[in-house]
Amino acid sequence: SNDGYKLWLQYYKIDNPQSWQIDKLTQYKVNGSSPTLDIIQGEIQRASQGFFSPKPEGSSKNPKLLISKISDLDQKGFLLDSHKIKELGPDGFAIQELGDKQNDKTTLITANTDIGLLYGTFHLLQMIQRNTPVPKEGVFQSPKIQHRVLNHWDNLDRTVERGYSGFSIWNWHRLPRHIDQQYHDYARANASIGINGTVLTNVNANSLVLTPEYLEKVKALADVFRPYGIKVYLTARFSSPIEIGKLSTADPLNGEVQNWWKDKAKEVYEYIPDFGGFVVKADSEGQPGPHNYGRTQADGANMLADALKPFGGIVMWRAFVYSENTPDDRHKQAYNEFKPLDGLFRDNVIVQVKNGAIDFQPREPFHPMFGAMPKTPLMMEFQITQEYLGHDTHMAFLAPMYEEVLREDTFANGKGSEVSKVIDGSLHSNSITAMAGVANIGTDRNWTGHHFHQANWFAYGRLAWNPNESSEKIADEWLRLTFTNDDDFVTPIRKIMLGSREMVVNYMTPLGLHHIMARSHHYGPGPWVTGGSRADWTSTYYHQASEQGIGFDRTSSGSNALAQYAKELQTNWGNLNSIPEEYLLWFHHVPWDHQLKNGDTLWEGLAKHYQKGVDEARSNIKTWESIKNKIDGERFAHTLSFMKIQAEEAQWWRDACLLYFGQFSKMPLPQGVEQPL
Ligand code: GCW
Repeated sequence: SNDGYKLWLQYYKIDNPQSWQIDKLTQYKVNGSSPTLDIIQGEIQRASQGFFSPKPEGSSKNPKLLISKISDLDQKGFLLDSHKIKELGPDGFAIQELGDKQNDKTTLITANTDIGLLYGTFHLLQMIQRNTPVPKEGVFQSPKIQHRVLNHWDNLDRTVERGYSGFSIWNWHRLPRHIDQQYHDYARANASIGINGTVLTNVNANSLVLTPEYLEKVKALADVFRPYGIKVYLTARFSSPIEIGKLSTADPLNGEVQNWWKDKAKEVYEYIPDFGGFVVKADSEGQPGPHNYGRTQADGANMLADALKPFGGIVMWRAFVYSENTPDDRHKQAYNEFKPLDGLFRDNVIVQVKNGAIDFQPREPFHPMFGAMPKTPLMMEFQITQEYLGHDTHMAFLAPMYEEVLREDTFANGKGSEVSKVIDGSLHSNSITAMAGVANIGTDRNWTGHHFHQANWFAYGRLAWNPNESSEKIADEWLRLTFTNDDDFVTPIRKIMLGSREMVVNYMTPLGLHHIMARSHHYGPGPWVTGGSRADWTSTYYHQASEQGIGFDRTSSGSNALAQYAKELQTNWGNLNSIPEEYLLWFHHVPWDHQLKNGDTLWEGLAKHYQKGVDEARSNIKTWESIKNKIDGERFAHTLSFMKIQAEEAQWWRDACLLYFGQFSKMPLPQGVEQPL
């Protein structure tokens, strides 16, 4: 079956549909005409065909659903005052019920733009599928973040860096002549959760994508995505002027180089008039950048920004910069490099910062750059693909992780300066805002490998739209849209989802441990990983285990990375008694017999966390087996087999880590923790 392919847009049959559900989708009218409005019509037809069977006849004479831009309404914005209309902005929408009698109601979806209407339509369809009527007071939504983009780490040969769901869905060979239906389905899925940008190529970039041969293909994709409100972006390899421009340098202060980029930008916009802009990884992990010429990150970013400026493009300049020879705690390097450049970036540059200072670990404290650069817009980069969280086979619902970071207080302007407010621009009044999610999408029939990893794509979109959305609501809605409204399914499985990321933290890296995965592919345990080309690509660098204790001292007696955070956090996290235990070994090196809050020694606590993760992975299997008859057999079996892998590997993690660390602690395992095999 292709249920997996349909993601959260299943449009499965609604049992005993009510007239409020049927009428809207059979008696509707869409004002005006445009490719986006055609998509809206098509989506409603698709949904009503799925929801109702046999499909009821309808008419548009007395519409029960009217979809219209505010400017196309007879009485302009007759329901909304001008203030509300302005608040909706370019992407927002309103859904309101007109008339008082239950059966005589007309639902109105309005927006300032066609794209707003598309978002409103998807919203209403999702409410109908979830049997949730439009509330009396209506629904008013507009995104808190302007650029809600996916980053594909997709190479031109269709391999995907850190991709675990098959190959890249961009079939460069067949483009531009063949347009696969999958491109439309990809765009539909993104539009249905408010994603409005896609970076097609890997940040470890290939400059060939900027040549005419590829721009033609990129244009073909951009043409598909446009009516769904999705802009295309590309990664720009910093040395492109040399590689495809035949210049001898890529120095950002060189006039020839600057002109080359200006011409290149002009050329790109001839193909794609609404091109979003460039994403750049420079001076990081072997990528070329301004450092090669003794220039700063601002010099590099500004050169590209100047080239894009006349066409309205932006530069997303990544802050994932750390030295080739690890002179200092890697945690500190991006901050040290970027903080002095605050205020020096052009107004069409936004600095793209990973959620934490190391690298997409199962848990990281928020990146200290958030809140530290009041004069520079910063965007969040989350990883949706699970490089460090068990790749395709381990279920980890990531919304709680995203939420945790977004809710952290930076104290930049005193209490209440959450990361989310840095990102949505409200804390420092930034005029440009964005969020990026490193995609987990590939050619697998269900797009994401694990069926439940579709939820992470979904959750990312929802949190980019509204960083204050709750994980619980997101999980609930995703389950209902993707599987069934049956509470006997939704309630237990929602619980599994919501606990799954903490479960992974428990069996991989509890109490603030990090980066102890196997070398380079990062799948499975590897706390013993040491040696090799650089210290900060080993595990021993991060856990520092010895007979004396374990953990990375980032206080003033150690690397003092802690000093990059606000005073309030330095006090709180710097103190062994007040630091939340989930960050303990991130910031402190502590002895094995250090006493935890519950009285256990550190060693006992560590062992119990590992065991807890294993226990949960096992009990999830039982819960899943108990809902067997609630969903289709194929997705049931697929998920079950992955859950079994996860439980086995949770045990692998526990055994490996406890055996390895036990050599140092030399302490017995506490009661309740199984002896490693
Ligand atoms: O997470 C690390 C990955 C690299 C990746 C890099 C980055 C695209 O291991 O594969 O490269 O980060 O974010 O640039």
